Amino acid sequence: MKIAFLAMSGIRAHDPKLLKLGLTLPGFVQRSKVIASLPSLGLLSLASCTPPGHELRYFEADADGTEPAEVYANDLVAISTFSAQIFEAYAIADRLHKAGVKVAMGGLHVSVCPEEAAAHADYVVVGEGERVWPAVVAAAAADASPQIFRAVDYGPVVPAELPMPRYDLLENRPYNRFTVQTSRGCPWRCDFCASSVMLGGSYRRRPVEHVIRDIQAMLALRPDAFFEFADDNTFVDKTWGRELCRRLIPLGIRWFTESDISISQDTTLLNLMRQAGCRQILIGLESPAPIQLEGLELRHNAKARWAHNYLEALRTIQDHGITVNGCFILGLDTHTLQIFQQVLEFAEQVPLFEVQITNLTAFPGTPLYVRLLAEGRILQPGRWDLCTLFDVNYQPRHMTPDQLREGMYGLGQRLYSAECTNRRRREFFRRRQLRRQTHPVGTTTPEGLGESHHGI
Ligand code: B12
Repeated sequence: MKIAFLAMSGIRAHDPKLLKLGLTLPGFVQRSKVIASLPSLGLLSLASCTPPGHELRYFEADADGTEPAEVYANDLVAISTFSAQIFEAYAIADRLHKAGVKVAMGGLHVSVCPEEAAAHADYVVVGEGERVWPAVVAAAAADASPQIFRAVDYGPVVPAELPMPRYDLLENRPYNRFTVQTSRGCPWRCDFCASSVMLGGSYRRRPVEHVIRDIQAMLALRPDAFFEFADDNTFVDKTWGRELCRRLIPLGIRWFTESDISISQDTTLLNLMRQAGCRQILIGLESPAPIQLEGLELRHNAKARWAHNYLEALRTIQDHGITVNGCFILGLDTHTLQIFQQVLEFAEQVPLFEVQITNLTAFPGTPLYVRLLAEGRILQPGRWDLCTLFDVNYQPRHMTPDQLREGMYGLGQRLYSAECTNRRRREFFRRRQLRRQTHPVGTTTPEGLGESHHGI
């Protein structure tokens, strides 16, 4: 068969005022250009698990949700989609279906709404795709009737058994960065988190040598590649993390990843991360004050506990030459109208090199969604296209939806203004300089700092 892997591209936001404003905010423009240019690791991973004997190609839908004409020349099209562009993906699936092309859909959204997806796709996959994908391909080849495949029926995905994603299918597409996975899942269970709904809260590391193998393969194709680790929480296991960094050092690459704040307690790891080329680390702080974070992480109340030490922990990380992209969620149930000013002041106080602000978003399948729906607080149920992290689709507890929107506009304008950004970054470099004077051994130059990376 001819099999096409079709990724949805670009970033999404619908709020017209935010779009208008967003396009004028330097921070946002800079970031959206960067984050819009990542290939779909999910599809490249599936491709690598396709049984031999098929012809494979990778495509991207345009940012306006239209599919390239070439996909119609295939027997099976595998579409990967998140919630925000699900309706565009369904429309593509409908068009393909009408044209007699079989469609398989998977990914975070359809994994929690499989019946909804089954109205558009022949084959719907719930969960991680690698082990179940050969069965989907076989079903399509046999012209089998539509069905929902559940990954759990095909055994757990063992990271050590994962083949190398088919990076070669990207050919010469103009990406400026590439994703590699070093681990899957996160031990914490934040009520809003959309990633853990599929991965079930387990944390699985890949063997270090496999990560190195994938990176080397990517470097053979693009020698100057910048890497983003598409992990949920990279350095949960610090011993493994140190080993990973040690093995990355000789490669001389630059990379970005996501972690929880516990890395601040391991200065050996921080030094190794810096030497291994870590340029920025994204940390979900969610809110500046512990009291605002009570109960957010459902297992151990981890975020509230950590927040007591946020300031010192963030400074420790940045003083090791790793810039932090501190992420805040606006509109938590504990937030009042003061939150916008509080975030601004906290970001300056640290000072955070990069800041990301998003609105609380109830992604389907999350405990947050279930709770807000039960409380009658989802404004337009089923409007998955509003799951962009920028649009507001729920009734906040201590403000109106409009106050949240306006608060975000105002905070965004101040936070991303050239003045505020430069002030934070100047202070970052001043602290870094100071540290290099007092800790001259093992420190490196700030070359490469100042780049902006994917945060959503
Ligand atoms: C890299 C990334 C991106 C890249 C995606 C590139 C791409 N085309 O895939 C870019 C920068 C484009 C992006 C954009 C957005 N993103 Co993003 N992104 C991520 C990130 C960091 C990693 C995703 C990843 O690569 N995972 C690794 C791969 C291997 O896993 P996977 O994709 O889930 O694939 C597996 C399974 O799902 C399944 N599978 C997937 N597709 C298919 C298809 C078939 C046919 C089958 C059988 C199986 C299958 O098999 C795969 C292997 O097991 C996650 C956070 C995270 N840690 O997961 C957020 C995340 C996925 N993003 C999110 C969001 C909200 C967005 C945006 C809406 C933001 C915005 N406002 O624009 C946009 C979406 C618009 C769009 N066009 O995609 C949310 C999605 C939640 C949800 N339910 O929708 C996440 C979880 C982050 C968060 N804050 O919650 N993102």
